[in-house]
Amino acid sequence: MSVKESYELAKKQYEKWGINVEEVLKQLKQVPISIHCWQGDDVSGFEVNKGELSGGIDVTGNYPGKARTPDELRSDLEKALSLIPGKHRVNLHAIYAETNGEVVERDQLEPKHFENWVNWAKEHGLGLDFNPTLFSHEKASDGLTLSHPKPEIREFWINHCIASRKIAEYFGKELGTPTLTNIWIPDGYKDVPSDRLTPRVRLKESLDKIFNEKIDEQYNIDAVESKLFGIGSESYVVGSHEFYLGYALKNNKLCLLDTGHYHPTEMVSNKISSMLLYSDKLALHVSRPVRWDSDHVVTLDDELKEISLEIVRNDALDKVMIGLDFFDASINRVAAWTIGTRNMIKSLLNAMLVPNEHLKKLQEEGNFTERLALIEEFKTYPFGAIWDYYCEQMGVPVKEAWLEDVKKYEKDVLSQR
Ligand code: RNT
Ligand code: ZN
Repeated sequence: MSVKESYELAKKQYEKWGINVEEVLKQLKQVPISIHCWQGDDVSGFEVNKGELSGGIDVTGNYPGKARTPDELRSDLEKALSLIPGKHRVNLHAIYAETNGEVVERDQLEPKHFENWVNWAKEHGLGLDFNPTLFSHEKASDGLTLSHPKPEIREFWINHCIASRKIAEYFGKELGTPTLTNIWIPDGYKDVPSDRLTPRVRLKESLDKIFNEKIDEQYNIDAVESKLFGIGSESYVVGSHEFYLGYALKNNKLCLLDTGHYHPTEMVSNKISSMLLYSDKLALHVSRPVRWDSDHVVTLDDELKEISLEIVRNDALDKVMIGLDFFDASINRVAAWTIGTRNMIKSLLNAMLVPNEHLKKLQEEGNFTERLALIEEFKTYPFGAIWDYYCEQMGVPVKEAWLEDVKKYEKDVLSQR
């Protein structure tokens, strides 16, 4: 049976429940996923005087073929994008600047250092998102940046964040789609602090200075990302969830929720509806924590499906900015992007192919038997047939066929590095 024939049969089953599958696919096409560039080179970046990865995050594995230059990284991204249905965005970090072999301090970075990325994004019809890099740097070597006790260290990072927002503004202007600039800092303490407040007061002041520089939201949208703990900041993180939730609400900034940044049984899916009651928008770093914030490649697991259900059934596709954040160096990196991003899109499709309105009604009526029965039965509806057809329609490989492309790319390109 052809992909189309399977699709037609599957479609009929969804139509019985009033789900307009063609509409669903049209809608799915419109949802951009912000794909993080840093999976391609293990969060290394291209700084001339680049240091070791720091900030309490870690990449493990030594799979061959990691991108060593901006051109290699872009070529790898192009390969992955050719295997992922839809039009998406690429998320950059400040350490991906191109400075022509010159040492440019992070507080001195300018739009011109990202010209190649912008030209490339234009050529491929991609939006860009951005992040200042407040780790892997001598001025972050004691694990403190925007909350550092020394004013000169804070000043440096404040200026880096302002420079980054201007670079993001340039992306937004050039590409005609606003850039999401996300600030994440590693600041925290290994051991129990004797003062939790003072570093937070300093972080708040630093953020105020950064955002004092007004940038039109047409070009740049600011987000702040919280965390629970990191390696070396096990006991205390300055930018905790409550810290940033409060800051974002009061200052009209976006909260960015990373799915690896909470207690192991605390779910981001359960936060979305609450947060959207008080904020127009929020941002996500979809990741997969395994026992800790390990940044494993996103799989189609229950929590991913639940996150997408929350976005879809609450009509929040244009309110939740979906970005990915994982880095696995133990497998082919192009495959890692492809697997994780395809899974994100699959979970959205899955959520759109559920009779959400009917299920809501059952809950309102207190009919929990039928609610559970239908949720469970829909798990084995022929969602895969719709996904395959979507891939075929979008001109990307169907099912695992993409793996052949990656293997060929590994043989011809990655293994030559
Ligand atoms: C770290 C944060 C942060 C980084 C990237 C590289 O715990 O999740 O988002 O992963 O900025
Ligand atoms: Zn993150």
